[in-house]
Amino acid sequence: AADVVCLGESMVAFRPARPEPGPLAGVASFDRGIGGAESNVACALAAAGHRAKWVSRVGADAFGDHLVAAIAAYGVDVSAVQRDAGRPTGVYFRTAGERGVGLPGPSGLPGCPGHPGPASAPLSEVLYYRAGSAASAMSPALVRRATAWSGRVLHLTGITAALSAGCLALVRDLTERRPGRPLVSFDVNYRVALWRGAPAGRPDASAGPVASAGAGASDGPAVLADLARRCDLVFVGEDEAEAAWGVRGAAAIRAALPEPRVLVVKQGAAGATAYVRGAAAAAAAAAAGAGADTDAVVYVPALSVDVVAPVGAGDAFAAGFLSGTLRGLPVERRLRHGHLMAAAALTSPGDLAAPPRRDLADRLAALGAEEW
Ligand code: KDG
Repeated sequence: AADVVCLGESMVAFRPARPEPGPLAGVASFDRGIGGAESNVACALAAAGHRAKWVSRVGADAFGDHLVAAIAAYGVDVSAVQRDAGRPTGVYFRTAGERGVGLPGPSGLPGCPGHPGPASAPLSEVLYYRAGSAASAMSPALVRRATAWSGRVLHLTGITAALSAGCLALVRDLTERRPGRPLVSFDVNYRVALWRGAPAGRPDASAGPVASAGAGASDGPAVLADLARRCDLVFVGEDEAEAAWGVRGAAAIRAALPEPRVLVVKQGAAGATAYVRGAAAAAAAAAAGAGADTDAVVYVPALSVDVVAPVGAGDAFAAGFLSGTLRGLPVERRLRHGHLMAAAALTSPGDLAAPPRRDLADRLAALGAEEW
């Protein structure tokens, strides 16, 4: 069985062949890579030695062949990926974001496709060609719960919820608290460009049951908050929480999202804070004279790196944190593994980077606070 099942759309990703900054309209040639928040997490986890399975749907076309082969080459189990003879594989084009400027940190948000980011941050310009894609046809009827729930952890993101009514229904179905549900990890991944297209609100005859009619562009933030509340481990960027929900600062985000047992707030280039509820946290809180439902709060600063391209750093961070979670590491080390994997992604031009070797990452994660 898999350690982690990652479910979501992947696309063939085209980024400028030359790293010079500039608008997408001026890019003459592109390098091909693979993108997709959930398969990025699966690939990073597999490269770090975990059993990762990717569940998705691609077209019965050459790009589908490429995606499946490229993701399998990372060691990811692709046996549950469906081929759709009637719909294409999604594709997207992006600029790199400005080389060496901006402070995207582990959330990667300023450069993340579709995210507005702070006004001063360099945006990665993005064009998606994914409406009506094979993956957007996913639904509870097409993706069996038994498959999605077959690992120790199911990792989902808010991107899937924005793809179609069927995809939203699927995410709702898989996050329902029922017997047999594994730990569900959810990266909010608020992609404004996708919600603006309002696919979730469009009636989609092929998409199967629609859990809630009428979700559209303006409902994106509410849908994402509702989904996050149903999950056990949630990742969200401070800037993305502000853009989506108008909530500012890690403590306020936790106050607004108290349900997940673990909430990780990514604070750009500064670091990340984990809020953890549970037996150990309760014992520590009781010893300190606080209420039993008080969180343990752990902050770890990010590594300082020269950013080449921020896209994919949030996925790498989630993979590092999940890797530490699967190995039962203390929360501080989970965060450090997140930062280490994010640093690898930040310094690579593609959406995906090879993570640091585990023995090296373990040694770095074990450094004293002043050496980190
Ligand atoms: O997090 C990186 C992803 O955003 C990128 O690989 C493409 O999944 C993607 C998306 O939907 O934007």
